[in-house]
Amino acid sequence: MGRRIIICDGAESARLWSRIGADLSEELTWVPREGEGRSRPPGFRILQGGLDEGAIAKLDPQADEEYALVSDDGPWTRLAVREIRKVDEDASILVLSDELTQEDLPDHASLRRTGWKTLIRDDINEEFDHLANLHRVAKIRRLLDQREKIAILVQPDPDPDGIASAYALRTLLGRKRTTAPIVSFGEVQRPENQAFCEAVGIDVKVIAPEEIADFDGLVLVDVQPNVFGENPPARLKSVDLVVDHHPERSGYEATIRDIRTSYGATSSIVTEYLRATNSELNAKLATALLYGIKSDTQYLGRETSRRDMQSFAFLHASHSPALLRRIERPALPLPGLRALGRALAQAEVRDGIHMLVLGHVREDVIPQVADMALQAQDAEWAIAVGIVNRDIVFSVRNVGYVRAAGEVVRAVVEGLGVGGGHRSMAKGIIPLKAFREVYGRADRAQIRSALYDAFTRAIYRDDG
Ligand SMILES: [Mn+2]
Repeated sequence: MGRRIIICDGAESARLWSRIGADLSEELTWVPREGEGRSRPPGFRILQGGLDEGAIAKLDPQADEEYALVSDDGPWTRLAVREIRKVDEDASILVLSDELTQEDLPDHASLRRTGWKTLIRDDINEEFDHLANLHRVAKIRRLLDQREKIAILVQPDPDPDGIASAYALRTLLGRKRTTAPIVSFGEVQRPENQAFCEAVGIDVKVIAPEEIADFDGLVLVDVQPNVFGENPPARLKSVDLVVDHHPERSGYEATIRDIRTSYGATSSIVTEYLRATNSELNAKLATALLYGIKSDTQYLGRETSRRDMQSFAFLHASHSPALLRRIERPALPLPGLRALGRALAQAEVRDGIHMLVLGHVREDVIPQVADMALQAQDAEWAIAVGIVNRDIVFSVRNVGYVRAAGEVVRAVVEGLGVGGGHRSMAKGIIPLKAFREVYGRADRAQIRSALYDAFTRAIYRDDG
């Protein structure tokens, strides 16, 4: 790379440039203004004779050099651009000015303009954001440092966002699972979330609501007390800390409340805490939080804010791709693969619907097969169906620009079972008993034809 030639209009511009730490590859020159002749800024050489005819040629310019012009003066800048073009017709020129606009500048293909204010303002605002987070963490630590045993409570059947945030908060408090366990009133149920806990090594302890009284500190993460029903234990009406991104609820006291409803994930809030405190971020923690954001926002799609993007990018630099792969693609058991093989032998895509009926399988195989099945040519919908214990369980995926998956599943299970989901992912459960009552048998052929008809009706239903 060639030199950078920095040309400053007057001593003040030159001093500003030396403040930001002039780079060794930069050739620093300045053009004194009237009366500035004597006060040469350190490290700068003077452009002899000012910006007159042939001025740039005196700098011995070579090909591929870059120029920066530091000035708020329109005529000065236009003259400088003209002189530079004389020695290099398509030179790269950066104009640093807060006063000049693009209209004040001559037409030149590789010219960019920016201003000190724009550049520094954004950074300073960001620093204030970090400072606010640091202040928040200092308050949290002051509040909880002296407590003996702190419960970090997540919702019943917690999701990866809640679990990862709780795990990060514990790290932030400098605690271990003995003095700050992650607790829940209901176990982690979804197989993919169990796989997540196992891969990252996070233990969610199930306790009875009364046991909350055994702790002298109570922190709620990704949840607020109203989730625990009409009449939660008294201890839940007055908690130490709430960190959440769900809409703010009333009816409880919290000494510190950090609720940011514009965020797509609580993991993004906690990532800002870690960042503001310059906490060490190991690959495991970074991966857990990254996955927390990814799953709560459906890969930065739904309800994602600029903050989530920033936290995601920050975590991305420290995460472990291998661990993330293990979380997202948990190991498939061999019987599950054999069931998939049998189902694939009958694969067909009709009306954009690709349905694979697996028979008896471990539950976590079903969503993975659904993900894969959407890759079939012409498939707009993928439905993976399996029998788990006494239920027919199915996972649904679609390409995103068709009817919402959650809506379709709710129509399919109506009166038979439960189900729901989002725009492009959904899940449904129909007890075998309920299925038999309507369709007589529940063998694979019957399940396939009944569900196929039900899905076709729900997907292509004309509701005006
Ligand atoms: Mn969440």
